[in-house]
Amino acid sequence: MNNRINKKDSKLALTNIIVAYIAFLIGTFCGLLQVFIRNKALELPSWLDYYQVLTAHGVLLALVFTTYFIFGFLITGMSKTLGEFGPKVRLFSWIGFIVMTVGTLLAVVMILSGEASVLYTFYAPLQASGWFYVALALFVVGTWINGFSLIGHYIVWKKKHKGSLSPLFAFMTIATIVLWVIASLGVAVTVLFQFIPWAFGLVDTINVELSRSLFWYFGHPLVYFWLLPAYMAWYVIVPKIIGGKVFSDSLARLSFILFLLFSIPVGFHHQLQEPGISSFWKFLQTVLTFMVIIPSLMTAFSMFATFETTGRKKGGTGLFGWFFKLPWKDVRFTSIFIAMFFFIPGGAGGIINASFSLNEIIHNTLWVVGHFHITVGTPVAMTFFGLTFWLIPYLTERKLTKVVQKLAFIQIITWSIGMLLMSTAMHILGLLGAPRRTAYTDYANHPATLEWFNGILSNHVTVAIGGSILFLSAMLLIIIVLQSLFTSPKAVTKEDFVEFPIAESDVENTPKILENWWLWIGIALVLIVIAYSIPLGNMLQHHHHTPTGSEGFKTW
Ligand code: HAS
Ligand code: CU
Repeated sequence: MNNRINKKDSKLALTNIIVAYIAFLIGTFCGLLQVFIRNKALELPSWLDYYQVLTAHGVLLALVFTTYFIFGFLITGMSKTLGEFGPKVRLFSWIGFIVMTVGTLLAVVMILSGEASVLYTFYAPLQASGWFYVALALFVVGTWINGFSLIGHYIVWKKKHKGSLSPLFAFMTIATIVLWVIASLGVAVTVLFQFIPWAFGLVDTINVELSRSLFWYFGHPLVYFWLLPAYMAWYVIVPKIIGGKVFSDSLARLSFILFLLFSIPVGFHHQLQEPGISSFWKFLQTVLTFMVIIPSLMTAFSMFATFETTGRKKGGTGLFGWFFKLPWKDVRFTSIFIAMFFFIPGGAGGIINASFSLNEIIHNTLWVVGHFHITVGTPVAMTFFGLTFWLIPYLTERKLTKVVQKLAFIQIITWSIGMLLMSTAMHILGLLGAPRRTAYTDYANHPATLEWFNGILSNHVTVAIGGSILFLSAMLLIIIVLQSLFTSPKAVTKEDFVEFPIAESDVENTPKILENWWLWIGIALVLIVIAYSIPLGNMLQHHHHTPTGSEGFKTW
């Protein structure tokens, strides 16, 4: 079948996806434990601690599941659109995979042994074992090797096709990797130069404010590292599934370039409540945050345009007739549509968070936890589920059976219901003052607050019910994954084979300048320097005048 990718590339991609789902299995189980602990329905055994479970949940789902899945998806798509990997590229990808996996295993061991209950943001002065930070460093270096191998593959293609623009999928892959590499430099610096010396006792104290700022320099673009591969599916794959074309190749590329420019110099919107950063710099980064909303609005526009034009082409009439012409019975589409739908409130919540004064109300409350469950937890995660349904059969050359399709529908619907209950309750509880990152609070025992926390949706029981439905849905997904990996019948006839859907894109009309990487990387760096050099410089200097910093704390 010429629709297939090279078998060795398949194996590489599949291995990444399998690790992703192992992390998903353990991570979602930790999530289940959490909602019950918060609800006080569950007491953990003495060797297990709430913060330990929360760290495992965050690290395994937000970092490990996403990153491995993303690489599995990008590897497949790059092999599909640019042709099979050369031996060097493939070797590098495997090395990257191994380095990432050594880091992951070491991190998991440190978390499980109770040496690293510092949550996925690992804020100083909470101090984990030094090996936890070594694990993080290995993980990041692994992603670099993996990322550079994809860039290498792209360069080889470019040399063979001098003067022509790369296919949209490849372009977007490179934008995503470049974004990731620039962003993760921040976390690499804080881990190598601050956390590791401090956790191993080479220095006594750590500059807390600097470490958090370097973390968020990385932490915000991190969310776009999750989002962009989902957007790739929205821009490139969904139009093909519904029988349409990419709305505009240049718009799609421009939106990715805008992400590259504006997603990094905005980390302070996670630190609006922190002292030590003057309001001018917070304000500047808030303005830049509003700039990075634009490419998402462009994406929303582009999706609506694709849906409407395709629906009309299929005979939909009137204002909304096109809507009913969309292939609702195709789970590859419906899953991703629901994912998009969740991003409307998810994105709106983000705009609220980024609004300087509103941030004061929601910061450090459960609202934020609600926010990220309807951004990374549904728009991104459910897009990945929607890809998984056909991507694994594509790679294993098995059928996408009717049974799996039915299960998939139940899976996405239960995920939606669970997430709707849980995240709505989290948002409301947050507005009422329920804190995040804490196992329990006595607020609820205070007569004045007792009533607030007993509403139908403002209730920790609702969170727990939502969480339980989510867990069941996650187990269903694991069953789907296992079937597609091992038990679904092998594809034999031409119709059995699952396709990798890639939509046609009007690349002829795209200005060449959009693929001028050095230009965009240059502008991105200038923006970073403007937004960060003075405030980070201040943090270094002030630290110098009061050379105490903070010693480490192990609060668990
Ligand atoms: Fe966020 C906190 C601001 C997007 C994830 N965010 C977090 C945290 C996470 C996270 C994990 O400014 C917590 C970190 C922690 O542990 O402390 N966020 C934003 C803004 C956006 C945003 C402005 N966040 C995301 C995405 C995430 C994510 C994406 C993961 C993937 N976020 C914040 C701020 C905080 C924050 C503050 C700090 C809060 C605090 O104080 O701690 C924007 O990028 C959002 C733009 C998006 C839109 C939506 C466009 C809609 C689309 C869908 C179209 C739908 C269609 C279907 C076509 C404007 C594209 C239509 C169908 C129909 C039938 C209608
Ligand atoms: Cu952010």
